[in-house]
Amino acid sequence: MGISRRDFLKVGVTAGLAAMQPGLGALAQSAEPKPVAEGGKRNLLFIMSDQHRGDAMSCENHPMVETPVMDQLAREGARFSHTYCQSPLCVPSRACMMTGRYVHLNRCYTNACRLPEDEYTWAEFLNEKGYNTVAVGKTHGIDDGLALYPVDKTGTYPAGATAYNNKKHGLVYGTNPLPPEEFYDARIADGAIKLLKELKTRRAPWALFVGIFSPHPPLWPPKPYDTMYSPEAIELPPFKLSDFESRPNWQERTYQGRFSAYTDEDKRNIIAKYYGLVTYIDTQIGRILGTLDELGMAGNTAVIYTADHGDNMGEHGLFAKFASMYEGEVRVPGIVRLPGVIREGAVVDTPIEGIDLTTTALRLLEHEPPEQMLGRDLIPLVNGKAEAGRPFVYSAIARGEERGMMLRTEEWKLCHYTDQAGELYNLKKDPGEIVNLYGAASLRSVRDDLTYKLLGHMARSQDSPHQMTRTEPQPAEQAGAGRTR
Ligand SMILES: [Ca+2]
Repeated sequence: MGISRRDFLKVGVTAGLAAMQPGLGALAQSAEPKPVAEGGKRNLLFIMSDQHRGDAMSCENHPMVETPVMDQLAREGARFSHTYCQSPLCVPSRACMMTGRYVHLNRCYTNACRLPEDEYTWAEFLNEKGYNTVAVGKTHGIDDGLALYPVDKTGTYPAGATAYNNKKHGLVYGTNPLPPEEFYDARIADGAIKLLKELKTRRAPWALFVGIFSPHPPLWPPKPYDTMYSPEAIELPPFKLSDFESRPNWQERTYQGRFSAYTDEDKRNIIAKYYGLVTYIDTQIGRILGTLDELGMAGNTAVIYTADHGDNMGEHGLFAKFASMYEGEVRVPGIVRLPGVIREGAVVDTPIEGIDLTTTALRLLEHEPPEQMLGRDLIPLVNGKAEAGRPFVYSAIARGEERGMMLRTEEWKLCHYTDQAGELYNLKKDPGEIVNLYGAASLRSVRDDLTYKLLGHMARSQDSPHQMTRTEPQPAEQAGAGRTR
């Protein structure tokens, strides 16, 4: 086995970057000189945070959270109010947004997965077109085609701080002793700012992926973000243990394993600290966007802001992700800005998928996306062509041998699971997804119609519930559908 094209790219550029720390000269020295990209005059700044649920922004009329930077970005571009990740789990979702393809096609269901060698990412595509393709921050190992600028996380959380701990829950949240400018996300923003300054000197256009870590737990925001939102002001979502009786049983298993020891005080603190981290990353993203502006690159740089998945934030007794297909988990921020191309202040309520952002990113750079990318171009939707929207969005999850599949229209959400209770919610009448209508006799035709749509979508995209057991990347010769380059 020789060194693959992908390995070569990674070794060449990343080693160079590391060697030239703390400056970025190595980016220039190590990367092969780039020809001017094919027709490319625009850049791409793709910002992805981790675990930021779609409604936790003030531009989404959230009752508490303040996100002035995200709000401004949305005012200057388009906000997709119903953006759905392809899977409510980190690596599968990130892999989909990198390839523009579904979880089962990527054959990447778990956080242990890496993209199979034969999958092709937007970054590899742009790199081949002559772009400088760089990443900074959290990529979760899904950075094929990107030269990764390393950021040191060491010491950004107190010893013992943990993401989930059912018994010693006090360490899940607290006040970070570091000043805000030394916390992890500030270090990531520092890296992004350095990279932007370096990329400004390049002849070729660039694509920069910024992986913001928060508001992923541990929930230890630095001051003053730690007390910005009062736990006393948090109204806990309604929940009682008996709610689990009509739900897929992995929800209760997750609750018992991770969250059952949380007191109401814990829950209020967890939510308040989460909101504090959202405002904190808003500030850090503001620093990055401010630099883009100062460097005179905002006018020809497409900016995308999204997250890999959301967080239940106590709804249905659950926190974090990987437990359900509820809106808190699967709905993420979706903001796109490109002056002169994306209509300012546009708000699109039609549900879209994460992979649509991938396709749209390439379109905004004036490229025809490779045909295996399955996302939709959102630019017509922004311009009022409602028929360009999807009739429904699809998301999927795998937990060991168990598999879940979600279909969501503007009105309904249907979820099927292997060997577990199904779910049906009327999102217009019951946006909190409290009443599971799956077994309602009067809604049988609705349920069946949605089921046919779900099965049809799975068949067309060559998905199957049996693919749930494929938790490791498959050999290239067994690769999934539609692979061409
Ligand atoms: Ca994540």
